[in-house]
Amino acid sequence: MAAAVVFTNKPEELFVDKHVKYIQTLDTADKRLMSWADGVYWGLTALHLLGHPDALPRDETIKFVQSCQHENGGFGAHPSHDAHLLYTLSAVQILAMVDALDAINTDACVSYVRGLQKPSGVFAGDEWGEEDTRFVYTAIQTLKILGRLDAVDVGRAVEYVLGCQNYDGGFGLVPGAESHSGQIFTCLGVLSMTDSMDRLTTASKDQLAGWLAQRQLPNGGLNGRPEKLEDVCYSWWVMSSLAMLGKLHWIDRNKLVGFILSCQDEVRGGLADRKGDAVDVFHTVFGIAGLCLVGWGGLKEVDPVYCMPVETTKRLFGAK
Ligand code: GRG
Ligand code: ZN
Repeated sequence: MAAAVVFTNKPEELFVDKHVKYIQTLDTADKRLMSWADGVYWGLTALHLLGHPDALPRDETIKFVQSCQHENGGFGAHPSHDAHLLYTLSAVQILAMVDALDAINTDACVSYVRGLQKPSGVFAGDEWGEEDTRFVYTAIQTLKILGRLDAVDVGRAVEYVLGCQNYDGGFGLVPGAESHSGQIFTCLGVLSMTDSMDRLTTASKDQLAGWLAQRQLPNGGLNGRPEKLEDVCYSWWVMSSLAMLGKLHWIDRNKLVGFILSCQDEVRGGLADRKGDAVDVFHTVFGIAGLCLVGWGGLKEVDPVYCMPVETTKRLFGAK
């Protein structure tokens, strides 16, 4: 039986050492973090933001990523799994953070991503089909990191994203789909990476920021869309979107900080989606990244567009 999760009652502290240890213990013989490309991305990003970039072994990390590259150029979550854009982005982000982008076959990767774009500008996640704004984001970020945005039709990708904006200012998975903070992050991310934020009017940016600010509930936590429960990961999806709109201050920062800190397991480390639930590495990274956005002391700066440390994006793209 799993040990009970221990939550703090007086959460004014971020338990940095506990969170580092928690992520390290995910990479043990039985848990095998290094067999799961997006898990490694989440864990490594959290470690970088916590100021412990070397807490996972660099050589093993690079070898693991290399072993996930498929003969079609894309990456699977695991060496024997089919390639998918989600894991392709995770692989490239991991290598970007450990400064080892030359460890993979870049041309094959670029050609894999290019092959997934459809005439509408959208991307499929893999050769089997699902097409939506998550994959526009993953494709565009992958190519941007590799310096190969020229390989796809960026103009059509941007038009597709703009076609997913709703009357409430938000964005959905596909044209006409309900606004959701996760999709708002991906769509604003695409517009930011392609220098297209000016395609949104000031009025529509303000309307969207207002919708995002309304995601904060009386307990300080944020939900992903109206009438839903708060969840630590929206501290990333909502706050990164507000950061891209320059409206981080539209949220009650102290109440959000209190909510995020209350989701820590103060004994074994890690964060849960909300107090009382089991911790996991996904909510750990997005809770920590949310704290970075609101300027919690002692953490590294995070880039709201790429969800990587600013140190990494500066090395890749230069100072903003
Ligand atoms: C590099 C950070 C990064 C991401 C890669 C895949 C992707 C690009 C972004 C995903 C964005 C997204 C859709 C986030 C939302 C994830 C989430 C918590 C979904 C849950 O949705 P529901 O409907 O939950 O189950 P609610 O909270 O609405 O009840
Ligand atoms: Zn969540």
